[in-house]
Amino acid sequence: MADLDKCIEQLHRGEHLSEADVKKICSMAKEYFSQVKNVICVESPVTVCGDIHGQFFDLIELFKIGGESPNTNYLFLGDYVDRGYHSVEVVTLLLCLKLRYKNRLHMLRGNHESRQITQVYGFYDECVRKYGSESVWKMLTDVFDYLPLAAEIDKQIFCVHGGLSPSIDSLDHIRTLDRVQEIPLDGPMCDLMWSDPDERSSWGISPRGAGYTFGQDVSEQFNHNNDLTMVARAHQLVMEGYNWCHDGNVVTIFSAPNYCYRCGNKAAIMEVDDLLNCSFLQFDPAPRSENSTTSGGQKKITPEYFL
Ligand SMILES: [Mn+2]
Repeated sequence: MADLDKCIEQLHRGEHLSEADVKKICSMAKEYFSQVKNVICVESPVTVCGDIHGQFFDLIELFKIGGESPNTNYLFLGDYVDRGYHSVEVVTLLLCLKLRYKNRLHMLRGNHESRQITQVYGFYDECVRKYGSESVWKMLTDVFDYLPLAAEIDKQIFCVHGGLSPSIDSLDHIRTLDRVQEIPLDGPMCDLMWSDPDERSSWGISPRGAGYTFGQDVSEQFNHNNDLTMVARAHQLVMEGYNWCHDGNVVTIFSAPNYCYRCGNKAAIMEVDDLLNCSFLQFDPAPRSENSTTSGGQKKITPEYFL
């Protein structure tokens, strides 16, 4: 057993864990998540967080804004790794907090929690650079296979990383999927982690090359059929950190401020109280973040889509 409190302290000092500690944590995480269902039940009050993408000091800032774990309950919607410089620290801190405070912090899988994507967008390289071999990347991506796909808050708010799927009508269908595997290139499990809401109605081809776009008619139908009030998802950069669409049927939450240290966006987290009222806390890059030292003078860009 790894000493989780010691690991959490070490990470808060900004030091990554030893390979031996990562190994112990991954073994505990696999054992824990293998007992968890595809769609986890989360109770309000809870604070919902979107993409983090390796921005470790901004994650520390998030806990300052939203309340330290375990004093505040958290649900993270995935995309812990890639793009930022501290994916290892982000994902190991969240796993340690998850294992230490099992009912207080929840983690879903994002499309970046994948062997294929992390070899392209930075997490693989970071692991090799920090540990001298790919073993830590292998252990952590093995854990990713076990992360749950979705959550429901008080059976009323459906939470997922990307969005809906044309092959999924109900939460019960999601519960039957065989999820413990690399994210497939297509099909229902892929769509949950890759799809995006769109202004056009019905299903559309996604410009990302995976998943679909879905219109307001689709989200209204899905929420109605499953007795849900709304879908909460992440996956897309939104400049204010959160964005309502589909007439309140879908909300996007994005929790990496100044994404990629150059996008100029605010981050946000969504507080859901025990009456399921939703309110948003926005925040800017942390003082310690690479953001504050490297963003000065750089041109800010606002891409429509980021992976
Ligand atoms: Mn994503």
